Amino acid sequence: QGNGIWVGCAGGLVTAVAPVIIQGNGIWNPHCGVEVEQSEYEKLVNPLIHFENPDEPIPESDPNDRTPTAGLKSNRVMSVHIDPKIFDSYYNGCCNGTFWPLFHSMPDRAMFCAEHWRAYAQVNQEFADKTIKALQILAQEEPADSGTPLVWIHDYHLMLAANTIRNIADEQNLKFKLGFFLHIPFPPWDIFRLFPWSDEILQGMLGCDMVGFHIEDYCLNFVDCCQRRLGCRVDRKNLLVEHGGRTVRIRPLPIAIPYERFVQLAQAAPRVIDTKQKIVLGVDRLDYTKGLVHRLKAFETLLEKHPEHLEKVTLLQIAVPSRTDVKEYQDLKEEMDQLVGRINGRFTTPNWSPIRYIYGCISQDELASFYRDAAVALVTPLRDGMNLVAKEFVACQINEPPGVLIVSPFAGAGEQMHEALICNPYEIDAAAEVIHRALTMPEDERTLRMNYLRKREKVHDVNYWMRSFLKGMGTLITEDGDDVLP
Ligand code: ADQ
Repeated sequence: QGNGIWVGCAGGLVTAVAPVIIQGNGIWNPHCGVEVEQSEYEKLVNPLIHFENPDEPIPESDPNDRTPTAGLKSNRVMSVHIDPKIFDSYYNGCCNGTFWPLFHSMPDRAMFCAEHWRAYAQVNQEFADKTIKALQILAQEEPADSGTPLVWIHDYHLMLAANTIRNIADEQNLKFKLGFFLHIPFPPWDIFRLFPWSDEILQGMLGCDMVGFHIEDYCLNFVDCCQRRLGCRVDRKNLLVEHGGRTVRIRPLPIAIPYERFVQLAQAAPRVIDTKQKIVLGVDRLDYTKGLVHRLKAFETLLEKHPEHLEKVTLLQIAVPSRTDVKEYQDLKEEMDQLVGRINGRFTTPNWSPIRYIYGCISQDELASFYRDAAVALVTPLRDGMNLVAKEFVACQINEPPGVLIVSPFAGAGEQMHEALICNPYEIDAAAEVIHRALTMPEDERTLRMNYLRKREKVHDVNYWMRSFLKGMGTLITEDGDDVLP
């Protein structure tokens, strides 16, 4: 498979990506900072992050450590050290204060600040410099016939790095292939152009050989922006963009989950919830894009309009603390606390409360058990690149008869998982009716829908996604040794 340099990490992604780097003897250039104390998944990269203590040595791998990155030899990890103030402007400012809301088509929440943008450019430069160092190391230590190193950059934190890497690596005659994957939506031209330095973002991403997005709509938005902002020649049918004398391939590559791992977790997980009551489940980072307030209101409307569900149905909402330094997120937490209190105050009886609200992290076993035993999963973001929770729920639905998935059309998952019930989260009354329909759906319909959903995720799992990306880059070697092109 050749060598790789992997830049950045995004939530559950690390679980899937890290083993491949280990197998391929690649170099991991982890993204710094980011909520490591909050999310279980992000804890997995914690030992690799050395941004506040540059002098601390990278720990040796622990043989008892079973996390996916545990096998990474410390000399295969390069850390990027960034001044905490710059990091704050970069991460809380530009990444989460600007790109996150803007790319989720919520421009009113986005701030545009030149200082944050400078910090963003600086951090991207640091990553690019380290990647060049990694390419130099690989060039020295690998025999010439071991294939072209692949640099795979992840997510909106590093949209400028590719162009810089290409320019320096070309000057130094280093061999490389450069790919990028965006984990969040790419917005339409009319939203994207609100960002004052949007052309630089496009130029940065066009430094790659291939750019991947979850679904075709995001690809087309990107192609559109390249044409309208930069005047590039584009081929919308074949998703190609000409830039700087090169042709950049744009590809829809819907991310997926380690399906079999979730099935096994569901088989082994103890029963946690009392199944005498029907559980409607929500699992999300506490983020304004996830539509949590709308969801609670839809559930309240359900109880109001369909009192037959009183004392029989409970909404179990797990909200993982996220970006707790940012005011918008603190405000959302406050709003959720009040809303849960109000709805529970309104409907609770001596034996039952309508909403169980967990603000915190839970173990994977517990998560799998919730996914398995829930009657309905509510995946209703206002906007979401893909949404892995929808896929994890489906994988864990091993009970007969199964439950029902409800998904928003504004998540990438809504584009793919056609057999789910589709629900517009903005339409509160209609959303309440969709929940009612899910709770009263006949067994045979549930089984039919879930069988289709599970089959798709089983075949198109995270390994399939990885292979598709590597094939697209022309770096996946088949058994007879040829490079496979898309
Ligand atoms: P996120 O916005 O973080 O990801 P999502 O795709 O739902 O959203 O992934 C969340 C992950 O966190 C899931 O794998 C879930 O199991 C995990 N998780 C949730 N609660 C947890 C808990 N309490 N403890 C441990 N783990 C928990 C971004 C984009 C998405 C895109 C992904 C991947 O916003 O649209 O699907 O990247 O590309």
